[in-house]
Amino acid sequence: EVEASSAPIEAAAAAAEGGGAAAAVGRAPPHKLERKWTFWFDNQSKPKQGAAWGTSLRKAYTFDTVEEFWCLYDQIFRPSKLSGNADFHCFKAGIEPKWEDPECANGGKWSVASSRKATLDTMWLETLMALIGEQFDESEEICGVVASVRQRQDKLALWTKTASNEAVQTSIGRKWKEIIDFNDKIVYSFHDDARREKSNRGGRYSV
Ligand code: MGP
Repeated sequence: EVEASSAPIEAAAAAAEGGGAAAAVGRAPPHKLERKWTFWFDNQSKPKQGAAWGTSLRKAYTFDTVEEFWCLYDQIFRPSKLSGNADFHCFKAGIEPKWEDPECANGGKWSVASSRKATLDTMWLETLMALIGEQFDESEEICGVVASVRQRQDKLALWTKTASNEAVQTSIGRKWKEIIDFNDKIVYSFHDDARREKSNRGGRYSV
C-alpha cells in the first residue's frame, strides 16, 4: 500500500536506479523510451482541513527506460494497491497533472469508469504501455493518464492538450477504447468547464 509518506517511493526509485546501473554494467543496455515520463501520486485520504486542491500531489519518479518502467509499475504504481481516495498519474516529464499547467490549460480529458479493481489495473497498464510505446498517432496531443481510486467508482482519465480540436480528440478517444478494450460510450470534458462551474460538467464529445 502506498502511504502518505514518500519513503516507499524513494526506496523503489533507488532500486530502479540500481537496477538500471547493474544492467548497464553486466547485461544488455537498458531500452530507452522515446521520451521521459513522470509518475505522480496524490493521497487524499486524510485531507487537511481547508487544504487547497493539489496540496497532497507529489511528483514521485521520472523514468526513460523500459526497465525502470517495469520496476516502478511492479513495486508501486498499481491502482489496486491504493487504499481510500488516491490518484496515480503518469504524465510526460515537464507537464504537471493540473489544469493550471500551460500544456493542460486549454485541454480536457477522456474518462472511463471502472467498477472492478482488476479492470482498473489492466486498463491503466494497457494505457501506460501505449503512452510510453508512443502508440497514439497524435502523441504530441497527449499530456498523460490519471487513475483515481474512489469509494463510489474508480476511474481512468486520459488528458490531452487541445480540447477545441474535436477531430483530434475523437480520434484519440477511439484509439484509447481499442487499447483498453472498452466497448461502451466514453465522454470528453474540457478542463475549462470543470474549472468554471459544477453545473456545467457535461462532456462535449463522445465516442
Ligand atoms: P476531479 O478529481 O477531477 O474529479 O475533481 P471529479 O470527478 O470532479 O470528482 P472526485 O470527487 O470523484 O475526485 C475534483 C475537484 O478537485 C474539482 O472540482 C476541483 O475542485 C479539484 N481539482 C481537480 N483537478 C484535477 C484540479 C486541478 O487540476 N486544478 C485545480 N485547481 N483543482 C482541481
